[in-house]
Parts: sequence; C-alpha cells; structure tokens
Amino acid sequence: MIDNNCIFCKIIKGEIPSAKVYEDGEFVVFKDVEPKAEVHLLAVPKDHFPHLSDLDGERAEVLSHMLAKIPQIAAENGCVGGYRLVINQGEDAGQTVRHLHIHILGGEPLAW
Ligand code: DGP
Repeated sequence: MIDNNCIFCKIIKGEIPSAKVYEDGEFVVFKDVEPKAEVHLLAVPKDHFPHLSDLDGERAEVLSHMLAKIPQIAAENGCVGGYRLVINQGEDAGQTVRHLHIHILGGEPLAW
C-alpha cells in the first residue's frame, strides 16, 4: 500500500529526493536528513504501514528480510565497529513519521 500523503512513500516513489544507499523489491535505505550519529540510515519497507504494532505475517516476513540485509548494508556504509537499530513506536517514543522505519546508527561510539 502507498499513502500519497506520506513523506517516506514520496521518497520511495522518487517524488522527494533522498540519498539512497540500497533498494530492492521490499525496502529502501536512505540517509536520515537529521543525522543523530556519524552514520544514520533509515531502512523503510515499500509497503506503507505506520507502526510495528501493525505487523501481520506478510509484513513480518518483509521485516525479517530487512533485518537479514542490514548487517551488510551497515558495513558497506561505514558502520565498522558496530551499530544500533532503533524503531520508534508512537508518541512517547517520539515517532514523527508514521511509516514504519528502522534507524541504523553507527560510524562512531554511541552514547546510550
Ligand atoms: P522517527 O522519530 O523515528 O519518526 O524518525 C523519523 C526520521 O525521519 C527523523 O530522524 C528525520 C527523518 N526524516 C524526516 N523527513 C525526512 C526526509 O524528507 N528525508 C529524509 N532523508 N529523512 C527524513
């Protein structure tokens, strides 16, 4: 599903430019415009759904595929000594974009 009002759907469709580092049939990875670490990437499924709590069997398979690919993508983009994955779910976590995404943070030692 695509949501025409969603900024990440617009990035996926190419309507808004982004610094893409990876794309396949299921998801894209691009640089975060407000980086919180030396390397800050966002892994975003092409199927629009807002929250981790919206996962069903098919979406869980996509998420599993993403998690399997992320180590290689992180390594190729400068996460030499490790990295952190973050999913913000909902207001209390500060989620601002209501299209599920995995933050990939690294490229330097990270404070907790
Ligand atoms: P979250 O708080 O988990 O919803 O994080 C959303 C992230 O998305 C935030 O770190 C900034 C990033 N972001 C928002 N708009 C854009 C955009 O237009 N392009 C890119 N590359 N990143 C964006």
